[in-house]
Amino acid sequence: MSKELVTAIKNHRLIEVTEKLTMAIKDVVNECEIKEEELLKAISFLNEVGKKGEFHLLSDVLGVSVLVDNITYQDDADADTTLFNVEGPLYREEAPIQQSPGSLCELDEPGDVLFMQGKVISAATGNPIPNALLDVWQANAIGDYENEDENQTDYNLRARILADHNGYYEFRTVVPAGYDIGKGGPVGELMKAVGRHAMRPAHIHFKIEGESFKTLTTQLFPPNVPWLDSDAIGAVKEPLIMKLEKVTDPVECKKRGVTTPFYICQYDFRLKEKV
Ligand code: MBD
Ligand code: FE
Repeated sequence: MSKELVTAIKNHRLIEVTEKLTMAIKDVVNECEIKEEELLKAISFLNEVGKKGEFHLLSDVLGVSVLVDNITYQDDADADTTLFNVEGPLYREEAPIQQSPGSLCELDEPGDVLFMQGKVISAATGNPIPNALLDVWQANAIGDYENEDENQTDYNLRARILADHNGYYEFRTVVPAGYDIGKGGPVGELMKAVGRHAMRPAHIHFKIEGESFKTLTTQLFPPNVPWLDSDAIGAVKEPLIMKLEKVTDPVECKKRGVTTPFYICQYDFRLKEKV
């Protein structure tokens, strides 16, 4: 076999995708009759995106991240499993491990207190998944993630919660706010220039592992919050919208050790067994 043929076989996927991408780009250039000045602007934009490390964000706002996530994980999803969702660029490994009931933050964290509780179960049988591990991360009550905010401590609002032997988990946190993915960078500038906002609705990220189950990465959304119908990255899926119960009864507050009304969200996660 010739050297060229070996390369073509080995890289057939890369070759196919490169060819298709080339055709798609040329189609746009032809259709829009792109001029040299515009191409140079596009090139500086992409250089800027690279310099600021925003290619992940660009993929997000183009809707490519959600599409690729759907293609990648569609076979893991059926009617019984909890819907998956994109991990996003703000995950950090090695969050502190806590036995349930845990807390993503200190007791004086600003915001509306939220208790999340439920079970991690097998989608097929409904049986609990003992000692499932829920890796959870979120923005604070004004929409900032800890690693992008000098006012928060390391790993604030991030934890790995270890469910009990009945697959039951519980943790305390605060209701997050929406997140601005723009923040003055080139992707945010592009959004502004084309008349789109760069906001994500409030959400809580989960990555859930159980022995002999496929890892489920997803996000839950508080109900009735801004941008729920216009997520800048198009990631909202209706079954992932939480139901929040507001608790004002002073006796209940005392039981939970809080001095203000709080919210409870009951959510069971249904995972797919590995084959
Ligand atoms: C986020 O917080 C996020 O979750 C995703 C998917 C993309 C950008 C910012
Ligand atoms: Fe996020």
